[in-house]
Amino acid sequence: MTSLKGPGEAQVHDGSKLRIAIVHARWNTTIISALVAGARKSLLAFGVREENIVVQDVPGSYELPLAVSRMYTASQVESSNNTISSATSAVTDLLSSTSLADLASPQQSEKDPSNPSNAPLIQPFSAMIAIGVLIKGETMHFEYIADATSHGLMRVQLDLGVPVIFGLLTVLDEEQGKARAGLVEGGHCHGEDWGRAAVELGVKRVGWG
Ligand code: DLZ
Repeated sequence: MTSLKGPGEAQVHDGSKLRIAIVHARWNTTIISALVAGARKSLLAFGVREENIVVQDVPGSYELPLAVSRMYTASQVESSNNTISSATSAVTDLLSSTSLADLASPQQSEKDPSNPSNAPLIQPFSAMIAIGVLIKGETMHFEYIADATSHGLMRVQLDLGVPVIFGLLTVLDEEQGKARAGLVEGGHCHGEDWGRAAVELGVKRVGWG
């Protein structure tokens, strides 16, 4: 039976001209790794080039809004200077690039005639994905961090006009987190949906000016 949940069927968008950032927290690393891998898998499947995916990490979810905001601004400066800076080239990754290469779609390995060297696109990020996992504990920390982070991320996307995909899982226990990262039987990796959403928004945004 088809589930009512989820983003529904959408047109397939071509991500080959996009530059996307994934900014993730390190708290609850096992779940985070699976979500980041899912997002990357989706980006690659929709044609985003490996070289145009920038991954950066921060300690916890609370740090995500500032990191997303500053990284976007850095990417705008890079675009105007036509140079990649350390702000976005420091790829701190939970995953090895060898295994990621296996996830690339066949289209990925073909050379783009307009970019024969497959050099990274030095343009401001087309979209950004903020990923964090908040697991409810015994104190009020969860509520405060969830509230501040959600509002912070919304503020960044409205203030800067860059799509910020909301990859913040707020779960009651580890099992719920694992299920939403596709780590248990019958679970589904939400990271894949976030990658797809980033490509859709990155493409549509161009038309929105
Ligand atoms: C402090 C804290 C707690 C209790 N729980 C989480 C969590 O479940 N997920 C997460 O991403 N971060 C957590 N943090 C860390 C905060 O987000 C932040 O990194 C610290 O308070 C330092 O600002």
